[in-house]
Amino acid sequence: MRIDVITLFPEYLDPLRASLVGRAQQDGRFALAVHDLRQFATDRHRTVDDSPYGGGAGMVMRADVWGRALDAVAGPDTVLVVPTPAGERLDQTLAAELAGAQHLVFACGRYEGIDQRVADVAAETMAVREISIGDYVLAGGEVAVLVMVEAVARLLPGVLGNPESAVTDSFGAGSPGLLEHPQYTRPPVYRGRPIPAVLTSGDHAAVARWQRDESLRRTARRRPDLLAVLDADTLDEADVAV
Ligand code: 6GU
Repeated sequence: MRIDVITLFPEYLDPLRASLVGRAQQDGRFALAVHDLRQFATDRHRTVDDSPYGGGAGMVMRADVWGRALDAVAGPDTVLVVPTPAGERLDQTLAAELAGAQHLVFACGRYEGIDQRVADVAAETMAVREISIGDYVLAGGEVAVLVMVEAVARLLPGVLGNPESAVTDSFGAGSPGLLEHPQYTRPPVYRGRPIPAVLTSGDHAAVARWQRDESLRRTARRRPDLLAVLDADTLDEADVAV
C-alpha cells in the first residue's frame, strides 16, 4: 500500500515515523509521503484559503490549490480520504475497507474545510470518502489522519507481531460488537488487590467463560448502544444470564 498525506502542517504527521506504524514503513509494509499543500499555491503570498461564498465565519480552502495538489498525487486507483467532522463515522469495518486499498490519499483541511467541488470533481475519477473520527470538532484533519493511518496500518499483512490481536481486540472480527475483557499480568497482588482467581485455575473453559462474561458486562455498562444491536445468533445459552 501507498499513503500520501497533503497538509499545511507536514510536521503534524511526524509521529507516523514512530512505533508500530514507523516500523511497518521501514519493513516495507507500506510507503508514506507527506506533502506541503502550500507548494501548490501560485500567488506571491502562497494563499490557500479565502472567505466563504454565502458568508459566515472563517475561511475555506481554495478548490484550485487542492486541485493542483491532487493532480500531482492522486490517480484512478486512489481512494481519496477527506477528514471532516461532517463525514461518515470511522469504525473498524471502515478501517478494514481502507486497509484493502492500493493507494490512500488524505486531504487535510484546516479552517472551515475545503471547497466542496474538490471532493465532487475527484469523485468523477476516483473513490472519495469523507470521514469523521467522532462527534467532536478538531482544529484540522491532521490528528484524524494520525488516527486513521494507525487504524489502517495495523491491519496490513505482517504489521502486527501477533495477527490474533487484530481478531480479539474490541471491535475485531472475533468478538463482534463486544468490548474486550480486562487484562491482568504480574504481580499477582497489586496494592492489596489479587487478580481474579479463575485466571490461574488452569481451567481453560472457565477462563473463556469469565472473559466472555466480563466482555458482556463491560459492554452493557459502557456501551449499551452496542448491546442493543448485538446479533442474537452470536449469544450462547449462558450469556442470557449475564
Ligand atoms: Cl476528520 N476533522 C476535524 N476537523 N474534526 C473532526 C474530525 C475530523 N473528526 C471528528 N472531528
